[in-house]
Amino acid sequence: MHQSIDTVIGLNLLHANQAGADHNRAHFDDWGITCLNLMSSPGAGKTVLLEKTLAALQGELKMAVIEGDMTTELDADRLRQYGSPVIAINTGRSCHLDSKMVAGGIHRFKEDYNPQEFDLVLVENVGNLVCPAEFEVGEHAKVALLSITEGEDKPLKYPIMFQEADCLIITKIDLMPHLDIDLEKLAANVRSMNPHVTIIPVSAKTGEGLATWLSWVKQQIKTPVIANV
Ligand SMILES: Nc1nc2c(ncn2[C@@H]2O[C@H](COP(=O)(O)OP(=O)(O)O)[C@@H](O)[C@H]2O)c(=O)[nH]1
Ligand SMILES: [Mg+2]
Repeated sequence: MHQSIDTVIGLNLLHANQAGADHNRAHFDDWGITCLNLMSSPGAGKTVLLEKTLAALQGELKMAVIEGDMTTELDADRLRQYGSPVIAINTGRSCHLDSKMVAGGIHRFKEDYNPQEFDLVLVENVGNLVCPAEFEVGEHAKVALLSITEGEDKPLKYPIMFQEADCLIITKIDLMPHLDIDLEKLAANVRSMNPHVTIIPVSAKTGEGLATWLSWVKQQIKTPVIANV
């Protein structure tokens, strides 16, 4: 079958990115770190969820954040107050983090900290419902967020993100009384493409659903491998 030059370039790009992602994941595996990649459109609530997660789990897990933003360290600065290392990556004109950028972040992390002491790396991807889903960064699980203000049809319109997600956080459920969203329809739209996804409705404002999210996060943590016993 004939493929256009654009398709060939695109496939090569994704192939190279995948190799880099596998390399990053191998490092995380060596260090016993679990890496979660949080993705959503801008404003769905990734940074607020990370703030709640760092605050809630800091006594239990050693965490670091890789914070992707096109420009600014606004989110990174918000997260730094929780005491965990936050590695900021500005992607410039790129609408997603790729595995090479994250490899650079891992390198900086390694210079300043001993990665073997860490349990969890949380990646906040650039706000975008399309591209981040196509570019793995070395994560063990993908977390998609969708706020209820975005509408129950969005999983159908932006399918890759929702097909790929291991966990879907439906955010801002405290706003339910002000909206006409049908949560069951939203969940059915996602499950029609991804039957096994874990769906957790959350309000970072009232705290509803946060305990379920935190316990899902803890379930993802690798059991430490004890060598030479
Ligand atoms: N009402 C309400 N607002 C929220 C919730 N989560 C986030 N927000 C607000 O949504 C806006 C965007 O949140 P942010 O975490 O910066 O989104 P991000 O762009 O995905 O990182 C901020 O004004 C938050 O306060 C929530 O659960 N309920
Ligand atoms: Mg953010």
